Parts: sequence; C-alpha cells; structure tokens
Amino acid sequence: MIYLAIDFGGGSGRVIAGKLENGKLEMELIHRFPNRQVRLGNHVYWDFLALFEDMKTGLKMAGAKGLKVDGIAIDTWGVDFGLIDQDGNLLGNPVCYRDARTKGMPEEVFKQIDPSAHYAINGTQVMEINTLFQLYSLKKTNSPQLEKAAHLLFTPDFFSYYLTGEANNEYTIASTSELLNATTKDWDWETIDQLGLPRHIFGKIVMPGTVRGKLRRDIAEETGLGEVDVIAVGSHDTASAVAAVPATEDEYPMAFISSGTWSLLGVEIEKPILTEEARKAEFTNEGGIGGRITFLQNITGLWIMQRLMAEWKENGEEQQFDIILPLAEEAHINAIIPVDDAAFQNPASMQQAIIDYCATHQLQVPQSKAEIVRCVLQSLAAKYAEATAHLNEMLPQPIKCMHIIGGGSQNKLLNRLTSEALGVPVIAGPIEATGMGNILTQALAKGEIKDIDELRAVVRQSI
Ligand code: LFR
Repeated sequence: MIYLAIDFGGGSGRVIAGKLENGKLEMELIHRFPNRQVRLGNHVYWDFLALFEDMKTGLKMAGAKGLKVDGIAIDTWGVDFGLIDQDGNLLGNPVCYRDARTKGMPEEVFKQIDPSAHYAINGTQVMEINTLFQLYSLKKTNSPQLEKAAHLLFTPDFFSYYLTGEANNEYTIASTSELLNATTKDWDWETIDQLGLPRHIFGKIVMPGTVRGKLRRDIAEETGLGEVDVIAVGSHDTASAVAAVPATEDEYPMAFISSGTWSLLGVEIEKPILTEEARKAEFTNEGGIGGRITFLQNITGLWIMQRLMAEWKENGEEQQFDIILPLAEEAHINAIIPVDDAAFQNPASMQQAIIDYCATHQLQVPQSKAEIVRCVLQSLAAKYAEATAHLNEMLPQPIKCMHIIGGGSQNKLLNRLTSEALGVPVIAGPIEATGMGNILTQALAKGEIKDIDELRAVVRQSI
C-alpha cells in the first residue's frame, strides 16, 4: 500500500509518499513548499489558503506520478486552529501562536481558575501560546468569529476537513490545547464551562489509527487520486515523531528530544503524571500513539538559530550550518542565556536580543557569530540538562540514554553538548521521524502493522 504524509512545519511543508517493502519503510519526497508567518495589521497569521493550495499541488503531483494511494494523513505544529461556521465557511484567517493577542492571558485566566486543580485534570504546561489562551482572548474581546463558530478545527483537523468535509478533532493535536482531560481523553468540560467558552465548537475526538473521512469527490477528481481514505495519525507532529523513536520494547523509560523549531524533551509513559511536582517543573502530558502519553517539556529549540540564520541572510551575510558549526565548536563564551525567556520569543532582531540580554545580565557578551552560536547551543544543552534532572526525579528510575530525533538531530555539536550536559549517551535520528511516524501510523490503521512495538521495529530496520 502507498501512503501520503503531509507534514506542515513552521518553516516549510512537505508531501511524502511511503510504502512498506520487506519490513522496511521506503519514502520519497513528492513536494516541498515554504511556510511563513504574515504580519497584517495588528496580527501575525499563517497563510492557510496558500498552504492548502500547496498541499493540493503535492497531491496532484502524486496523482500525476500514477501513485495508487491508499491513505493520506496530515500532521502539523500544535495549538493553532481555524473556526468555521455551520456551512463550513472559514471565519477569518487563522492566527499564528506567536501573535501577541495572548499576552498576559494566563495571569487573567488563573485569577478565575485554580492552577493546581486545573493541572490535575489536563496536565498541560502553561504556555501563552496554548489554544486555551487564544480562545480566551477571543472571548474577552467579544470576537464575532467566536460567536458565529460552529466548529473549532486544529490545523491538521482544518486541512483534513477541507479535504473530506468531515469536521472532527484528532486526539493528539487536541491534547496541545490545554482543554483536554488527560485521563479520560475527552474535552476538559470543567475548564471550558468555567471560562464560558462555547461547548458546541468542541467536536468529536478521533483516535490516531482510525479513518477521518474520504477525499471529497471534487478533490479526488482534481488530484487524480480517487476516493482515498484520509487517516487520523498522530496529527500533532511531536506525536508522529515520537512514534518513530527507534527504541526497543524493553527500553524504559524511553527518553527523547524531538528537535526542530521547538525541542520537546520527555519520556513516553502509560498514564499521565498530574502531580504538583510535574506542574511546578512545567511538564506537559500530551497524547501519543497507541494510547500512550508523551510526558514532556516544551523548550524553545532551534528557533533562535533559525532566526539568526535568517537575519544574517537578510543582511547579505549568507551563513551555512556546516560552516558556522565547526567555528562554534572552537569558540569559547562564558554565557548561558535562558532560551525560553520572552526576550527570544519573537524579537525584531535575534542577534541584538542575545547581545542585549548578555549585556544587561552581566554575562560575557558574544563578539562574533561563532560565539553567538556557541552561546545559543550551550544554553540549549544546559536547559536540556535542567529539564532532564526534573524528569529523573519524577520517574521511578533515571533515563539511561537520550534519543534525539527530527531535523535538529543533524546538529552534531548540539548532540555532543547535550550528551555531556546530561551525562548519558545520545542516539541521533531518524531525521525524518515525523514523516515516518505519520506513514507508519497509516499502515497501522490499514492493518499492515499490528502495534507500536512493530512500528518501531520497522523504523529500526529502515534507518
Ligand atoms: C512542535 C510543536 C510543539 C508545539 C509547538 C507550537 O512543532 O508542535 O509541540 O508546542 O510546535 O505549536
């Protein structure tokens, strides 16, 4: 069988074809397209319409290749959403989580609800970007969109909806909202009611490994793909990536860093950890594949590096990772910055933000690009070590090794600094974890793979 994975990331999107051949996964990149944030008026948006067209271009390219496709599944970043009315009309272009509309919202919300009781239900790391705070800001400003909305669709739900006409919410992506009950895997109605959010916009939750719907007839014809199933996978990119950690069944606790724009550092567990200790350590219980929970901390990841590289490029000083990393390897700088500080969330200039931070906090100020990069990477490794120390305290036994997966696993300097800071071996790869997890969960839905252990065995054999 042939599957198409559509993986939307903050910087680009991809359509990948994959099939199982003698117990191995073979993948082919069909189409890659850029994604960007668009500042318009007072808000920062994603260009959803262009993304939809780009996705369809990829589907058409697969059709033109004559691929007999058996499944399509979408995964994306977390927390963002679109609102549609009862006729399926999009109510306003979806806003990016880096938009400032959620500034100060957590403080307001936690004047109304008790943070400990709230965490004991949904077990989510409080972050301004979370859906809860985005919706609360709409509610507070009496948004006509929220008043008119019939369905809330998280980004993967949104694209799936416009492919199938079926409005539903996939479990792993819903678990990034701070509005899901981590134990029952149903909506956290208590919080929804307490904040006066409209109950009817929260839809049916579908589990990874099930079918969401079939391609709409017009799209089936336009793309030449026919009546293909659109499948629910770990539609949160982190869930798909973690599904593809090449760990063996007896590796416990199975620890990972899904490394990209964000670094998601954690372990896979059977039941959520909803204690005060977990809340204070700022860990989150997200939905995983096969009924598992990914207990992790959301850390600002290579975002800072991505911004720096983009800035240097804009200034005409094109910089490649393979040139700057060896220089950073040799550089010495006595500064650790808190990578999660608001100063680095979306500054006009990342380079200036780092220099200013060091100058105002009595840290050695980096003087070259190599020193800036070194400072960022060693700060990330330090943050990983801090998170891992908290994690170890909450687990029955400390982690023995760390899997680094995703695009960031190619950063050898960061891998080495991480291994040194954590004091355990680092196993790097696969780079394509998200695409692999997406495709193999489709194979699970279609019965080609029987469970998550077999899925991981396929990953091990394929890399
Ligand atoms: C990673 C990710 C994180 C989520 C962040 C923002 O791509 O999905 O898990 O917290 O993006 O949505």
